[in-house]
Amino acid sequence: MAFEGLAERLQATFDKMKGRGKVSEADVKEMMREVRLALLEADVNFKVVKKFVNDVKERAVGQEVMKSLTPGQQVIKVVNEELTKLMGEEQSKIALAQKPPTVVMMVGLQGAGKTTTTGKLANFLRKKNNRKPLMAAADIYRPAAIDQLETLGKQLSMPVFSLGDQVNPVDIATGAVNQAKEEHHDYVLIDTAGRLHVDEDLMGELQRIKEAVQPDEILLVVDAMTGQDAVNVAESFNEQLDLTGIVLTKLDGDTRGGAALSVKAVTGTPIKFAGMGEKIDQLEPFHPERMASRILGMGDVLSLIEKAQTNVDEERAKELEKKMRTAELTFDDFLEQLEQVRNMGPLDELLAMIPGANKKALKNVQVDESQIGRVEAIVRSMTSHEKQQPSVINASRKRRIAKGSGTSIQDVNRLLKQFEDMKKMMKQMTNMQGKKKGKGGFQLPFM
Ligand SMILES: Nc1nc2c(ncn2[C@@H]2O[C@H](COP(=O)(O)OP(=O)(O)OP(=O)(O)O)[C@@H](O)[C@H]2O)c(=O)[nH]1
Ligand SMILES: [Mg+2]
Repeated sequence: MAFEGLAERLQATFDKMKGRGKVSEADVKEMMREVRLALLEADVNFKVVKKFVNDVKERAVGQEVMKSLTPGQQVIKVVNEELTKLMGEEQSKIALAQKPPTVVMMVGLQGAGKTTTTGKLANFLRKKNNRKPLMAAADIYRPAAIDQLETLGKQLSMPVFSLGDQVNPVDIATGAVNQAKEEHHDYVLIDTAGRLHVDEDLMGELQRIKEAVQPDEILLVVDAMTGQDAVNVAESFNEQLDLTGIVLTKLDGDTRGGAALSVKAVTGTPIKFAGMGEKIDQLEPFHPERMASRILGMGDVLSLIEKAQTNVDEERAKELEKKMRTAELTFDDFLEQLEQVRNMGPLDELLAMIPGANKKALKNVQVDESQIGRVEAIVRSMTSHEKQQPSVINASRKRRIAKGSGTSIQDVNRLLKQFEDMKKMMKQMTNMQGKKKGKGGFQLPFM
């Protein structure tokens, strides 16, 4: 399993601290010395390690203490948070162009997993985001590269654009985008050729494709098993092509984890997906916080930390409930709720976890991410005063908000009306409930 060595070493380090009531500055130092070694051994870039250790030390010493955690757990909490931050803090999603199709270029070295990932991504986009992608075969060099993609297309019953291997990849890419426009595909995934090393010919060709199709997303596919090499490859590709995202493949193998832990910090490019196997459905959105917990592998401590945090959230929920009852709810509260829903992950997955849930009925639950995005954009285009008191939004402000969020005045009006209706409804409902114990949460509208 990936990260095994690292997980074991970190756990051993933290185990030593267990049972100690107080952790001194010297303890923290000792602990961090071991964390540092563990990270280096896992092939994490040494500059990244240095900064990481310093950041944790700085925060672990002299920070506010959560009542329910021991100082040792406190340090683990900081390590967990910093690990998450290292890998990008929040989940970074695939681009969605304002005007379809969203053009995605898949690039990377030979054997990294570009073609496989192209198929996996097409499958993901259709299944999870309800999209209609077109795959394009722009690798004309490797024998059977086109066949490989076409086979994937057949397996998925999804179209593959190909012009054979006698046509320039730039023309293939352009042709694919044109066909996608005609046939109303909302994504075009361009599978490009790989080379053994980063070389000028390859980069030149990729740059010409980029120039021709102006992709919304350039995803570098890298093999996580190659450790620091993966990071170096990412750096050169990023210099030449200005990557927008990284896909780490073969995380199912026994990688030491160095690539996953350093590539974002070194290149500034977020990891968007992780390949977890050879099968078509083994592609997962990359969640930094989940990966961090997996590396720390400390179910007990982490759930304790979570609980401590939930208590804070519960207080906040009570506050919200009170606001609802008195109809003081603002758009700031609304954004906060939206974030919480987002943090839980895709709603259909979440629902599927409920024991006994009717899996068939769940199939029809589709959460329209772009709709949520639109609502969020509108709210974010409001001034803070407007968020607190939407009634001050007049006609000219509505126009500006619509413009700022790339929506229409009708969209803005609809949201404002729904928000008011929701507030009214909340008030009625909470009044009806009377003094019954509230649930401390509320349903978002429009979903
Ligand atoms: N275990 C595992 N294998 C993977 C993963 N992703 C890809 N592979 C395997 O890696 C090998 C190479 O994958 P391809 O998709 O052909 O790689 P490519 O980057 O298109 O290679 P070229 O076209 O030659 O440049 C195949 O055997 C895949 O099955 C993954 O996440 N896990
Ligand atoms: Mg390929």
